[in-house]
Amino acid sequence: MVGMTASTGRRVLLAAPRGYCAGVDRAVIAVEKALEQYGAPIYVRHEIVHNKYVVQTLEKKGAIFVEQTAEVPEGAIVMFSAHGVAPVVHDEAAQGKLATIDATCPLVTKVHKEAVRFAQDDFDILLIGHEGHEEVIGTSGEAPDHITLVDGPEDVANVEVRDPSKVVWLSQTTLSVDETMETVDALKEKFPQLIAPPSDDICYATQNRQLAVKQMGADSDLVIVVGSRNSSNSKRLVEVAKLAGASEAYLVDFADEIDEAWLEGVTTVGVTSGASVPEVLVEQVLEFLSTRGFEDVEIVKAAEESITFSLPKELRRDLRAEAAALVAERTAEK
Ligand code: 10E
Ligand code: SF4
Repeated sequence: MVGMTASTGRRVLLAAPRGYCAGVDRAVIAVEKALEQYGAPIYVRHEIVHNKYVVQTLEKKGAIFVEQTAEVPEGAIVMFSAHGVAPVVHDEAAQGKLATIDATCPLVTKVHKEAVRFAQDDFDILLIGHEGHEEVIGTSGEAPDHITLVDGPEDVANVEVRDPSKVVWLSQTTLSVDETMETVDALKEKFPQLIAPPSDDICYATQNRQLAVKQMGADSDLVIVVGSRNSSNSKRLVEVAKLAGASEAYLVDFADEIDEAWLEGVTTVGVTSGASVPEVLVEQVLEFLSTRGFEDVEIVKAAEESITFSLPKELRRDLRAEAAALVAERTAEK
């Protein structure tokens, strides 16, 4: 009809907060700074954060990602990823005469310290987390004799403790808040004297991103979460979106992974991203959607974030000189 434009009603709900948390920002900048200050290569034990694009970008700048400390040559500089490492990994690096930078998020370190303290007090520690995840391996390594992993509510039936009057639960930082509470409730039923961590182990960033996706998911036909397959916090956002009422929710690393068929019959698309995801990848998704009629973008804001962390203190030292001295020490010992 002349003079009237048909409105498609298509819109995007964009979650806030989304994307980088303070621990990821610090870790990624730490690799960039290390490359600038000391020159390539900088070895990084495990992906600095679980994001394909971040890893590929840092590789191009001279970072070399390895899974084991033994893969790092003598005299090199190695950085530990934001997910944290067990004390045995620090020992391996010392034995290998490697100069190290620890990019473990301070909020992961906080959980490590809680584990050490409760183990010193001879508690049985029930660590709620996903088996095999790097952070869980690191935290468990602080007190292997005192920690039992509890991988979700269905795992509670298998849990045994030495003394039910001396049990505490701790958790991985990136879990689903609601599922963790289910696990805790089931644990409390089994061990009524179970005590809680001194402060939240699921970090502020995980909680806020889930809160936002919950609000957004309820009003979305489809939710697109930008994040990598191995990113625990990103995968949780997909689950939370579905539980909140989104008919479909998918995880994509890049905009070109979006299947056109997902958009059929869809009016409202929710968009968010995991804590390890750079904003440029979200912008590409918004661009993809905009060219398909989803131009109208509304922000769904669930929380304000202002937390930042200072860079690892090792970056203030001359680590190339320290690495050379360590090699000289080893040669003299031979
Ligand atoms: O798999 P995760 O969600 O633990 O890691 P990520 O690298 O995707 O996001 C950052 C979260 C960290 C480092 C764990 N606290
Ligand atoms: Fe730290 Fe939380 Fe980010 Fe993990 S998700 S790096 S604990 S701020």
